[in-house]
Amino acid sequence: MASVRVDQKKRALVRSVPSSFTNALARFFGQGPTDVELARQQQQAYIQALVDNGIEVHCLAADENHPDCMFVEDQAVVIDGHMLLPTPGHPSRVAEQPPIAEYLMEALKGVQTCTMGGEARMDGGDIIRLGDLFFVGRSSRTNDLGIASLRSLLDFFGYELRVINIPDHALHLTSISSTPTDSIILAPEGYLSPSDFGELPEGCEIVWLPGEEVYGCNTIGLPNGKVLIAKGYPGVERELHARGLETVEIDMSEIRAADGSLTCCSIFY
Ligand code: CIR
Repeated sequence: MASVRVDQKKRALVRSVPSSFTNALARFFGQGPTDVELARQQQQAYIQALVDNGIEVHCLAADENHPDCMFVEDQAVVIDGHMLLPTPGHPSRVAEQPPIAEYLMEALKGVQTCTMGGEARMDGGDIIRLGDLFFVGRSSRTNDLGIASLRSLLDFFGYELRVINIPDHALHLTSISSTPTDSIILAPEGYLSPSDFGELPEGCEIVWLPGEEVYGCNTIGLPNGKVLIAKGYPGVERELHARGLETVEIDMSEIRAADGSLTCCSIFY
């Protein structure tokens, strides 16, 4: 989950891959998954990598009625112990939320929870966090009313929120960008530009990757300093190694086929 600072990542929630996964939405990176078993193996390797690097992982049962249910990031936004339950931007994904919300409310006893009303829409996958600076994508899934709800929560904390227009050829902000540390943003040429992010706090930088490595720009930075990256993106690996970061590679091919990236598959809380 991209709304949690790297040092706050201790526990992660994931959800099993349903047998209906072959019906998952796919418009951007993939043509749709075809091999549910392979997706399950890849998810298992992902969970193992989190556990091996000190994260406690809880896995919710799959929901066969919701082919996209493994992409939990979109369903809940946890910020400093508070939780925003967005109304997801695609109608087919709205009813994935209740078991996730129920689990997190129990796990985060006493958590203050906000919901969205009216026409507000947002996928958690449109949020990235660089230390205490937040970016949100205005996308086919996240509208201005959804952004206003997020802004109310961030105002409460005194955190700044900057809005980035997501190009038509991308799904979410996290589909094309991430913060592997609290001072680095990875971003692809041809999708985003420096002015989208604005001036960054001192000591922070944007690392630009060629457009072909757009999928690789989604990474998960962990508190032990290691970074989970998708297999097959040598530029991303090189740039992170050049900054002294150790990487752990995960084969995401079948999850990518459903437009899912590394961060989409978990909620840190
Ligand atoms: C969808 O289109 O909603 C799913 N197939 C993929 C969701 C990926 N989630 C994310 O980028 N946070």
